[in-house]
Amino acid sequence: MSASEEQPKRDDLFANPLGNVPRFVFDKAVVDVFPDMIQRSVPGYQTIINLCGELAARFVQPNSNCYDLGCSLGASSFAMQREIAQPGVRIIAVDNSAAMLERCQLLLKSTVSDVPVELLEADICDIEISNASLVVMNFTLQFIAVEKRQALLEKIYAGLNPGGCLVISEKLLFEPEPLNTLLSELHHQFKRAQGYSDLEISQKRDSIENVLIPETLDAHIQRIKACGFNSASPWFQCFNFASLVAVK
Ligand code: GEK
Repeated sequence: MSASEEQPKRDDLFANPLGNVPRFVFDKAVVDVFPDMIQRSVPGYQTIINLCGELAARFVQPNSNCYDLGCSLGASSFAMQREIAQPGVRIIAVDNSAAMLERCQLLLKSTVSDVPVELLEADICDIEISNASLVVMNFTLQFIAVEKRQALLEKIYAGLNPGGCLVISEKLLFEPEPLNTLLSELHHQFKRAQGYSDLEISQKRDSIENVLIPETLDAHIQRIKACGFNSASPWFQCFNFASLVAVK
């Protein structure tokens, strides 16, 4: 059975009491359950992935590059690949988890397309971005140290062609604190409705604390503008998750 035909395994990584909850890492255990984990944890995930395809149809320029930064198993890349009709385009899918890229490579083998997807194992802060017409960063910036985020966005802006598009999807922080608590609780309610227990929700939260650093929507928009984009806007939000689009 090929990787793409396998039934995604149910995420039960935090189902049993773990004592000292380990710091979250993107290892083989996470890879095995990743499609189920992200679908049941991120409200609107599939809508956001689908939009990447629609933006690819709209923004991708002939003979240009598309980037999927923090590609995991390549969901955004495959959505873009399906919709790109322009000639001479390649998708560069970057992740620093070898386990993710190994599985992504297997999934890639079962896609049929004229648009090549090149997998790159690297830190997205270290790669070169050039001749880009679409850069997608779905739920990855939140894992980059806050002090490195500005330089990363400046690099993306510099590497985008005029008319090129940037998509950033993130978990958000809200101010003041009671509003943040409300939106976190609504998210936890969403997770409960997806079948996660209170123990799973609280252990996952402990594991990801200080690994995923959310910022406010304002902080994201101000940074995107400070990097040179004239405007940026959320096109999607559900609870404390949003996706923003900015055009150069
Ligand atoms: C999707 N976009 O399915 N450099 C490269 N990759 C990194 C870095 C870094 N510095 N830090 C984290 N990653 C995907 C989902 S998941 C989101 C993205 C989540 C990678 C990390 O290895 C993981 O694969 C991905 O970013 C984040 O739409 O699990 O919440």
